[in-house]
Amino acid sequence: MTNSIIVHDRGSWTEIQLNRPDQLNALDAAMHADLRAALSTAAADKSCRAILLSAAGRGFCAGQDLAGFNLQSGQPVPDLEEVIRRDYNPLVRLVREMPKPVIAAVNGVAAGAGAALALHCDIVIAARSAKFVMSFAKIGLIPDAGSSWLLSRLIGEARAKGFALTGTPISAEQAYQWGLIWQLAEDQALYETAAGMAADFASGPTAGLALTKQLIQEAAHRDFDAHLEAEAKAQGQAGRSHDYAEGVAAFFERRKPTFRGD
Ligand code: T3D
Repeated sequence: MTNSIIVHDRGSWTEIQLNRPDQLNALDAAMHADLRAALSTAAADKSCRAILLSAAGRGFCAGQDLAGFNLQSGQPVPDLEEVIRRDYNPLVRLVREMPKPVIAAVNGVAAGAGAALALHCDIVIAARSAKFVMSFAKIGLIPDAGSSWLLSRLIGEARAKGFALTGTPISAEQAYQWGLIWQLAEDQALYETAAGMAADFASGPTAGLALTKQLIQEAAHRDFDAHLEAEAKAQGQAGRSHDYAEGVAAFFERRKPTFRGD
């Protein structure tokens, strides 16, 4: 592990902080490897019940580190297909398949694959001064890291095309109005708001939340009947959990439930 990310153990949840502030947290191969390791560890750690993805410095993430390939000094162009398969696809899969909520706290700019990384998180909270930019078009690339798939689902084809084809930055306020993100926070309140949500999730019914996330993600690929079946199975599973019994008991006893996450 390098110092390109910092992993903070917050007890019942984990904060993964992007930590290359001088490059606006642009992603290079080492940072990808660190992120994969941290996310895999958090996925397997039963005591970690939510993840907060945060960023050091004035920006969230400027996407691929454009300096890393040394193209300006005449180095051959790397095989980007390989880079995508090795680095970006596993990264966004880890976020989407994470069996617990992942929250992004977006400060400053989220560009290119950095925007994609934020938008794949289950809950995106952006500082009012933050902005999102599909900067791929500005350098002749296509929206990767699953962003061409995600955008039309989140904001519809017309907005997705305008956003990706023009490379026009959109403000956090616009992202919120479009339904691209869950919440806006005042700049000074961003961390506190996002950390508070991570702590709340970490005392929630984690297994049920994981199933909920999975069902919502899968809905786009299933027909209605198949999805009703999937819901029935998932509810059967949730119904056998400790946290369902505890939730119902707490309801009747008029007290706050103590969820264990299983
Ligand atoms: O290539 C592949 O492997 C395929 C995968 C591609 C995935 C992608 O993400 S492609 C998209 C790559 N990202 C970009 O194209 C964004 C490039 N950056 C920008 O457009 C701007 O920097 C921002 C809009 C993000 C922010 O603008 P601003 O004015 O706030 O900051 P700045 O002055 O441009 O940048 C500050 C510093 O960060 C600067 O370094 P310096 O001059 O202070 O030493 C700048 O060079 C550096 N920086 C910003 N973005 C990147 C970066 N360094 C490396 N890679 C970057 N992507």
